[in-house]
Amino acid sequence: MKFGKFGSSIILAVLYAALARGTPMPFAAKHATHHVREISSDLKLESYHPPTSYQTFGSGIDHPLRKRQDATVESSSVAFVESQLGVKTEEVNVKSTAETEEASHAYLQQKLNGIPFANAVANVAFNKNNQVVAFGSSFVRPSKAASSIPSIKVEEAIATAERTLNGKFLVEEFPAPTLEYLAKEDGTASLTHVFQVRNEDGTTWYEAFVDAHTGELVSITDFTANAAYRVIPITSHSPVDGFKTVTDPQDTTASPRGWHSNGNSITTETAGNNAISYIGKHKNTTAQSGPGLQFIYKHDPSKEPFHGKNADAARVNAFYVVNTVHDISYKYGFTEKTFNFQNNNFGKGGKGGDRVNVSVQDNNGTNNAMFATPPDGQNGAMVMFLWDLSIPGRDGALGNDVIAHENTHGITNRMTGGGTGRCLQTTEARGLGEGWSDAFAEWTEQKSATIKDWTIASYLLDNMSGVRFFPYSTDTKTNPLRYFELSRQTEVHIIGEVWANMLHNVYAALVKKYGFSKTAHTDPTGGEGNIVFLHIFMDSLSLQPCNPTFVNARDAWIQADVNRYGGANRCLLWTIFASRGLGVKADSSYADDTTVPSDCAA
Ligand SMILES: *[C@@H]1O[C@H](CO)[C@@H](O)[C@H](O)[C@H]1NC(C)=O
Ligand SMILES: *[C@@H]1O[C@H](CO)[C@@H](O)[C@H](O)[C@H]1NC(C)=O
Ligand SMILES: *[C@@H]1O[C@H](CO)[C@@H](O)[C@H](O)[C@H]1NC(C)=O
Ligand SMILES: *[C@@H]1O[C@H](CO)[C@@H](O)[C@H](O)[C@H]1NC(C)=O
Ligand SMILES: [Ca+2]
Ligand SMILES: [Zn+2]
Repeated sequence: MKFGKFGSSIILAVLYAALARGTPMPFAAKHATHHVREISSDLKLESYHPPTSYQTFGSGIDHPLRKRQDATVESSSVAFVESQLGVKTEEVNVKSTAETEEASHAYLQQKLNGIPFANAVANVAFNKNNQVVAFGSSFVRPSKAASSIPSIKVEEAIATAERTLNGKFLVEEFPAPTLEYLAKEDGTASLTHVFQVRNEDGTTWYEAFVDAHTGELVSITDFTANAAYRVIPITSHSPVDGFKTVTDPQDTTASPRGWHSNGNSITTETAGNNAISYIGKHKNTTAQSGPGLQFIYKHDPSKEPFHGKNADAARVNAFYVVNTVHDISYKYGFTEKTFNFQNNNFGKGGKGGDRVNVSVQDNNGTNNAMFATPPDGQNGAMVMFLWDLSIPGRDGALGNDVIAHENTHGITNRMTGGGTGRCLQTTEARGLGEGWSDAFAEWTEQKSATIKDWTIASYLLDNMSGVRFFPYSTDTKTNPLRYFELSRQTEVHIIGEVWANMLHNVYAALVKKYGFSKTAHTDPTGGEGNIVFLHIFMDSLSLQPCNPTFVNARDAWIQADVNRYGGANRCLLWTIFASRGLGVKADSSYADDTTVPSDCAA
């Protein structure tokens, strides 16, 4: 088979270069031809689409049947493809045609042994002057093709796909299964049984390609669009860092049915299994801006929070951050069994019916935010106010750090003392609560092994100093806070600053020792310092007593390290805590003590 003229020679070069090397293509080189889909937590499937050549021709070029009165779009396009690619008539099949105001279009498939290819296709467009104005092709020249007679029965193929994709082939509703060739990355062509499989609630809907000779599920078409949210990414601080459209941010381990389904019903608004975000006064959620869970609302920073689409952007961002915190904390241990916030627990323990209600632009306050944590089984309530310290005013729901801080109150109040919501009530325990909330928010925003000094709420206050007295820092000149501060403070946020700064120092020390994982938000399995930090952080919450003191919380950290890491970080933890006065002899007098256990002494 001869491949002709424009562009296609380059395609072949690319194709065969990849073949010859036999090495995996670099990541970005796969964007145009591959897509990896995470079907479930333990199944990833990579689909392959042969490289496409595409040319446009301005005012048009001729095709072989242009002068023929009886030529149709179908016959003209087949003749054109034959002339361009050197294929025979029986190797081309017209799948469909379409008429638009300005052009006629034909969509073709490559055929082999009378059977069409699913992923080797072409399209030809003719202008009103009956000249070709566009031609695209992903036709292939297979090195080897499977027999056109299947050796696996279609029923068997369906059973495999239904099991693997956790859905059903609906005989009454779906088109009958077909046989199609599938061009593979290794240059061969497989024969496949092709049919649709959808799960009960319609959140997944695939076309399955099962090899008709091996019985393996070899590829899928995903009919659902990616969910997309225009938000301030979780590692960013505020609108100042910019909005981005993130696609499919949901984690399928933490949120097995995604962010818009509880497994029984699906929504197309800022409401789902983990959270609902709405404007406080009317309880209105934001609906998708386009089909397939697109939430694209442009925020205008020059306008007030109520103006135009700003309220939508705020609800979408709050929904995104709360769901992301759900998914991150889930992976580090805040699950159904440890009393998290979900409507449906999918039979995994704990009480459901308690997703987080997020009230955005709540009009019962200003310049603040709140989180109420009733016992497991009742909704968490996050309340985000507007901030009027700048012109225009700012929306609490766009301060990612403040949302993460509030959300962490839910985590710590549920995990401490077994889901009662009763165990962070003393001044010292509430102070710890404020500290964990700042520390978790900081964790989400540190981006590299250089742990930077960090402040909270700088965007909402429109002041880089943020809302606390000192930035969190390892430098005692930048942040001098020590344990003895508790002897003269009663305000819980100030007490919290002392704890959060100790944790900042622990964080920096662990990252210094073990490095930094850039995938820690989604992958908690590594040994990097930021991963170790969050594991000990979360593990310690379930270990500590009801209404813990600083001393108790420190002991729970050291115990959590024993449980998970065999005490590998015992001296590191003691050294950091002692460096800020929470040493071995620290007690309820709140006097600073810098003693470490004798085996940790330098
Ligand atoms: C504000 O407070 C009132 C009464 O305290 C309550 O009914 C209402 O739900 C609260 N939230 C909003 C957004 O008004
Ligand atoms: C919310 O709902 C109320 C009452 O249904 C309606 O008047 C208002 O325009 C809605 N507001 C937004 C921001 O969607
Ligand atoms: C949360 O919202 C639900 C309705 O979705 C309501 O029934 C419940 O009372 C709310 N809970 C809190 C604590 O705001
Ligand atoms: C920012 O906050 C700090 C600390 O409260 C204050 O000293 C400073 O004046 C503020 N800056 C501005 C520009 O308001
Ligand atoms: Ca729960
Ligand atoms: Zn707080």
